[in-house]
Amino acid sequence: MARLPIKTFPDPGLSRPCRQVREVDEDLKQLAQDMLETMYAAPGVGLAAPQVGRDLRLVVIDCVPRDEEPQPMVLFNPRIVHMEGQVIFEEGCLSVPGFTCDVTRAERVVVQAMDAEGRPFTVEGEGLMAICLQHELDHLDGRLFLDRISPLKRTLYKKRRLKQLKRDAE
Ligand code: K1U
Ligand code: ZN
Repeated sequence: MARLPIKTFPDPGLSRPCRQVREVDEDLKQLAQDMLETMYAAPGVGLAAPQVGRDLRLVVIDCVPRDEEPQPMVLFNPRIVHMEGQVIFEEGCLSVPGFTCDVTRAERVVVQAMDAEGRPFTVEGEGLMAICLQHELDHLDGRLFLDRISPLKRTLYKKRRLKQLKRDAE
């Protein structure tokens, strides 16, 4: 297993839609395991392939509290087939350092995907799991939670981030 570097805003790969996985081969199984290691180390509750520089519809998730038995989940080609209700949650993102903001999402979702071995399965999410699934699936469409907040807050963050990157480069 290996920890992978996490891409951060404004990396262009975070803004592009990802391509479907054709076949879950050994390389992709290894990538999923590396992403899980990277997510646990970050630490985070989810991670999407574009965050590690891969243009693929693959996400990993584990929303179980860290003092409980881990429940890693791998989703290839995930798609939301049902959503209901509405909830507001203060989100962050490993690719958007130093910023959190309230985001409105569906309260419950049903997602179909292929698991770590390429077998189809369905997962129903509510609470943090529902939010995490939507946040990660957004990554696969080239969308960050910044795209779901007010234009004013988004602009303020982008300005601050670009200033910080410029300072770091000096
Ligand atoms: O995609 C990512 O950058 C990971 C991100 C996913 C996320 C899930 C739910 C809400 C917001 C963002 C994170 O893992 S954020 C950090 C985190 O560990 C966490 C977030 C919410 C509750 C508990 C932990
Ligand atoms: Zn994210």
